[in-house]
Amino acid sequence: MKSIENAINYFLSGGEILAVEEISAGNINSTYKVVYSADGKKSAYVFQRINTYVFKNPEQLMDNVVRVITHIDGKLDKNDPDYDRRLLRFIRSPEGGYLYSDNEGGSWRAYVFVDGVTAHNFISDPKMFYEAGRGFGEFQRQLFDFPADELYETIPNFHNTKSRYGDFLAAVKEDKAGRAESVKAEIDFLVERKDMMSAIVDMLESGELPVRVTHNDTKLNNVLLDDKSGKAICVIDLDTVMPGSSLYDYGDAIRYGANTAAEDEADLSKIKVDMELFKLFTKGFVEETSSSLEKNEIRHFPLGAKVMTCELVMRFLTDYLNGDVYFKIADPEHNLRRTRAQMKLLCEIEANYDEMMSFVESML
Ligand code: GN1
Ligand code: MG
Repeated sequence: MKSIENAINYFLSGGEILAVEEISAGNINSTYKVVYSADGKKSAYVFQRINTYVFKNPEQLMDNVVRVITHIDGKLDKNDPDYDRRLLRFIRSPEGGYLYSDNEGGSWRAYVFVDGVTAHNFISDPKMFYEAGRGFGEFQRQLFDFPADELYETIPNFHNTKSRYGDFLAAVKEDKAGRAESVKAEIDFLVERKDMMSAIVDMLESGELPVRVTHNDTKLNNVLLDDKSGKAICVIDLDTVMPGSSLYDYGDAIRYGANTAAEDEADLSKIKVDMELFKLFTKGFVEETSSSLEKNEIRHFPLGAKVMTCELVMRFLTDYLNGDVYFKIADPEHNLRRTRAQMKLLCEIEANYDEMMSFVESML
């Protein structure tokens, strides 16, 4: 608790901390809601300790985030009553920086808590997923003219499924946690899908798909929805904004949101693809991006859902083999449960693939 207090006192001064509450969503960083009172006024903030095992260079990361936010800010309507809530507003320390380093090697940042919105983990009303599609689609459109070469690669080869496949094979070979023998079926599942791992990467390399600036982590809970109107207000978690493919953003959102069960559901019979949700998200995303993206890109969207799901099978299994060093886990079998749930989901996506392709084609 000490280091968060130090972080708060670094960014805010002259007042009093009223409450600190951990927000447990997110598999990487540690996040807290902080209520602070100064000059007779209560304000809420989000403080986040960046996971420096995952993000090796927090300075470069914040540099990216601030550039992206500034770019989007330039596109927002300043007269919109929601203007303040449409972007994360990061706090600068009195010295002007966006980061505080604690003495345990942690890096902290803070932004103004966005009021009246929710980061949903589950869909309670199908309309929510249409809005998520619009929100992430708008984000893609806002960054359409952002100079990709100005961004640092915060995690090198993040969605390079070809190189991740190599990392996975190396993890099987090293077998650091002595678990390879027990997950033979899961390993075979991936080896059978080796070709899928290079599908998007090859098209980016050959120029068949254009490189875009993308969010790269478009889980449902990374778009804040207004509690009253239900509208998408603000896209959050900009740590992995990097050059990539629009298929990644579209695909990862479908992977998480069109699943009828949780990402780590143990009861595999609950895991299906909800085609109504698939269509709603697609509609929202395509409505926002049809003027900026190429038809040939949109046409391939369902491939994004397939490859991103396969990527997560591979990443969860790799982490299990490495002894759970990357993702936060709730128990020792958590990464294996995630692996199996994503395998089942991938089979469901494969079974619905033709219908997905025809639906997307009908939107062109
Ligand atoms: C991580 O922490 P969170 O939930 O935003 C991960 C994503 C995965 C996701 C799976 C930087 O995201 O890539 O898709 O878990 N983020 C990073 O739940 O690796
Ligand atoms: Mg994230």
